[in-house]
Amino acid sequence: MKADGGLKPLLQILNKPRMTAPAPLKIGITCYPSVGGSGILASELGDELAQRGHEVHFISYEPPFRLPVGPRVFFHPVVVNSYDLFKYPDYTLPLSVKMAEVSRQYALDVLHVHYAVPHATAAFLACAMLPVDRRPKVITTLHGTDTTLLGRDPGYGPAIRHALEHSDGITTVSEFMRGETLRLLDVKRPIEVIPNFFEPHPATRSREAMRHSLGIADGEAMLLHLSNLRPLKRIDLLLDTVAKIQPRTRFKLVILAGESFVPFVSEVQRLGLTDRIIVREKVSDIEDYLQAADVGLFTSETESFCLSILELMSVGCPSAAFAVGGIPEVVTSGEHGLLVPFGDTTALARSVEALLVDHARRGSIGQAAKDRARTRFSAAAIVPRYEAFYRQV
Ligand code: GMT
Repeated sequence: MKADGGLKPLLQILNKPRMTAPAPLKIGITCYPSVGGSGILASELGDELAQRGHEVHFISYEPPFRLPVGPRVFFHPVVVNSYDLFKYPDYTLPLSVKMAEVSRQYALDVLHVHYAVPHATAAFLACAMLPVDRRPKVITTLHGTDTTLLGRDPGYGPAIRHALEHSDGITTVSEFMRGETLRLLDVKRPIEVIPNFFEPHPATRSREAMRHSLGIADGEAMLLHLSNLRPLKRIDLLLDTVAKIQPRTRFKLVILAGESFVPFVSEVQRLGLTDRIIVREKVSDIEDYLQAADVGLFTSETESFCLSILELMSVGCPSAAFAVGGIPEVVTSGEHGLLVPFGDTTALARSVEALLVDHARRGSIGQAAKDRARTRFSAAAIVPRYEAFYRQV
């Protein structure tokens, strides 16, 4: 063998331009910190981004409900003072000042705001306060009611449209939401659909211990509903459905309530459901409940995505729900859960009964749901799409 025959390929390799990993980004995240899908998604995204080497700065009035702990994660509180001269305290201006301050101090590359009102407007103002060369790119993620409810409101719609037109990038969580945003807000910008993701943390208690602590008897099934109980969650229809599930002795419904359940107690009593419903408010260790559940039950009149259904899918628990909004993008009825037309509480009750009676079907739908959660809606599938979008913007 000639001496240079072996060296040539080596020299070619050495002379090749090196493929360097892109530098980590400095990302500001603003979200609602209270219990709610957008806040949970934003917190989990921040956590995943920090684990991938990026620096993440949360900017909000409180630490997010599930604020990640670990290196490269920072929290910057927005202080809102109340002055007698104002009837309504203002959050948008102090938020924008804090966004500008953090952007300047940490040289943020991206300000990623979750839920347009007022976060996207505050980001627009923050950028206006900064020199052109110090402005981060603003990415707005629309989560639901910022379009479907507030987008229709003449007091908000034009401000939301303005903030979206001035964002450097817009994402939303389902095709349904993209369609609604184009229809209601007439935004002339591309909207990228990046679905929600969920990574279950390990449960801290066993399924048996959880069910025992909740008072679920042997042979009883556990239905689970998680939501903030806002009007569009249609808790009236949830209770109506539960009242129709037969036999009553076969199950209990656990409600993980993001807000007080007190307004619904009289209806629970009127329907004679007091011994069938167990309520826990503002729970943070949701995985303990997810893995203890047999069937999820949801009755929203609209959902851009319904993160709660995905949370249950991720542990192999199928849900029954109305086929509204973006839910059919998450669940194919009959494959990963059961969906019925909106408002048909009788059909919904029959769907729950079908899942309770047929253990084999429940198991196979649950497994298909889990597989879909892992392949389509896991952090590994979704977070790189956000990273790519940041870099593209
Ligand atoms: O109303 C809620 O459920 C809260 C809202 C939010 O901003 O947290 O949830 C929206 O965002 C979630 C995360 O993307 C979605 O899973 C929910 O479907 C969506 N809610 C509605 O569209 C009503």
